[in-house]
Amino acid sequence: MNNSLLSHPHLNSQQKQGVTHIKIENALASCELSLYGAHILSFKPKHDLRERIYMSPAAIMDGTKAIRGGIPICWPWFGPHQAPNAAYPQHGYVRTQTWHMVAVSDNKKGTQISLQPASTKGEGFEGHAELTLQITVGKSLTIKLITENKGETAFSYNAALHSYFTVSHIDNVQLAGLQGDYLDKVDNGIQKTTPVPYRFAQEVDRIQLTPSPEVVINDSQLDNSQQTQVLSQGHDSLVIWNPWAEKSAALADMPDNGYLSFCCVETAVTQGHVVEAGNQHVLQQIIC
Ligand code: TA6
Repeated sequence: MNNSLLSHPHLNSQQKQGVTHIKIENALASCELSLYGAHILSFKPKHDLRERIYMSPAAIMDGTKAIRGGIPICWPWFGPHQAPNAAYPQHGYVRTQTWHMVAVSDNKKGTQISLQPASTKGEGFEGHAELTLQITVGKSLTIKLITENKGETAFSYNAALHSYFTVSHIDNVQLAGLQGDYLDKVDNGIQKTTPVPYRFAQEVDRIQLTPSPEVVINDSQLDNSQQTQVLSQGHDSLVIWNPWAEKSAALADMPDNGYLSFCCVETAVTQGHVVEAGNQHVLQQIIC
């Protein structure tokens, strides 16, 4: 990494358990990320000082396992690979790579940093891609995952910005903005109609097939003006996940009752997006 980037006045770097963490702080917000996976761990806008991101207190942070909580980057596939093979990890292979910063700058929206993984090549993906995560830390957090085809033939990929959002208690949560049908991953992938109201009372693992541009995580403990908004672009689906009690207890890197404190609203490409040679595709999530 170009170390002079770290001397930017709004950046601070720290080693934690052998992994570099970057803190970005400006007049508008603070944000922390681990270079392991370019994994965002925290985002707090200064206008309300409210943490938006859930991090599992039991997450493994030493770079030996994907981080539980925060915003994992799933690429170039989402979930299990289509061709079951132990060599193809769930959610792709960039969330377990060390990334490096390639640019940092300030603009009127905030501080922008760009990161790239050590490599975009891996078993299970034939494309010749360049991958860049561009994060703008301002009043809101803008995350752009830019996939550029540097090869001579088209490729198809899937991806997700797998954001874990902190909530006061899962019983207090109601999602707004989702519509159409979803594939129910806890019921053999059966296609079902989106419920109204959208609440959590059991394990939820759904691929919402209508790419709504805005989802609001309504938490009854917050005023209407304070609710977390999730704005998405470039996606073909939104994935909604909460593991509920049994799965939460089965996850070694999550407390047994961890499921009570978060829900995932993921901006995703799950149906395969074709990127022609020389073109790029941007998957974007904005957290307000
Ligand atoms: O996005 C939902 C999901 O694909 C679930 O099926 C669930 O397993 C979750 O991601 C977490 O995956 P991970 O590999 O991080 O344990």
